[in-house]
Amino acid sequence: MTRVLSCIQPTGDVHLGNYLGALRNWVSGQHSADVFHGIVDLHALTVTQIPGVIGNNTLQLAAVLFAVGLDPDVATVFVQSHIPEHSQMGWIMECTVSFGELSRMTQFKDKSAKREAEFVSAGLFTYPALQAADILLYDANEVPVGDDQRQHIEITRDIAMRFNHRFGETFVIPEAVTPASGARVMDLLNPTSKMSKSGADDSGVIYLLDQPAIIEKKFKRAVTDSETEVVFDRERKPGVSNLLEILAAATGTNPQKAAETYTKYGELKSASAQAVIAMLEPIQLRYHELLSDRGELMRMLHKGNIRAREVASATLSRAHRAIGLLESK
Ligand code: ATP
Ligand code: LTN
Repeated sequence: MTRVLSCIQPTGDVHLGNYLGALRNWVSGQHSADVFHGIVDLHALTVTQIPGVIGNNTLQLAAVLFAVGLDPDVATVFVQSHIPEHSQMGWIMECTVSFGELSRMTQFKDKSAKREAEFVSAGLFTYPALQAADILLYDANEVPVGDDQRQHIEITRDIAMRFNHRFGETFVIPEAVTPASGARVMDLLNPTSKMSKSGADDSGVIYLLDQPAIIEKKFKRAVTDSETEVVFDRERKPGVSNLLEILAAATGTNPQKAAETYTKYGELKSASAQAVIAMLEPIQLRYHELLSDRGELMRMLHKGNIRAREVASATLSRAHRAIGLLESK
């Protein structure tokens, strides 16, 4: 069975783009492959952390993952820092990748430039090595990621091939896959940039846990354009097209079809808001239920951690043996 792995960082609140572009596909994919999903809290340490915040974010993100429909009896949902093999394998990856290769990573160049006078950790630089460890530890065949992560999957493949060449066949070579049905959700106020939790202004971002009244307000303020025609055309009408894409994704149709139903922007905005509210309602209910029973939530995570650790520790031992490190017993 194909092994699929994808991870998400516990930074910021989960938004509609994360859900429609990634999480929803994780849920629909859980029965057709052996899926592993990590909450990568160690990755989040690459940018400065406020003491005590990350653990809470991790628990809340776990509640979101189960609330959207990942089933702990089917999918392996784990917390990266609970599996020590990630850090251990991360070091081996750092010693298999070169300084030059890491220097060419666009995410590092962008993120370090954005931080300007702020602290730029060495972890931000070696981030792709830890990501390679995440992937290779689980013998993942496929890694569903957005375009921004393709370079990190490429470098993971290079690391795996170099290691296998040096020390003998050890790692499965993974492939990046783009989910076929993944919607690309744009910021409601700035429809030419993607909805993102790290932008300066989040009033065009719909969060998964937003109350209905807030969602209505955000959609009402959504940027459209000066014409009045409802058509799907991303180039000419990015705002209207984004609303159509969201509405279509929330109601299980396609944006062109959705465009035929509406003639006025106002109607389209309120239909999109209502569709999103209806889609999120059961998720929000389940989320609050899950968070109200911390013990049960921890048990659900523990199940994933145990299965993840089994696989990860076997792969780490294999890598140690391949290198020829002295065994401890
Ligand atoms: P940041 O704003 O810090 O870059 P993000 O909101 O883009 O964060 P990530 O944690 O980088 O979120 O991504 C989690 C997953 O959500 C990834 O698979 C990514 O491709 C997907 N994703 C993020 N934003 C969108 C979006 N606007 N539309 C569709 N998919 C998205
Ligand atoms: N770098 C990714 C998160 C991430 C990841 C992974 C994704 C860390 N480890 C392993 C896929 C597989 C991001 O910023 N979205």
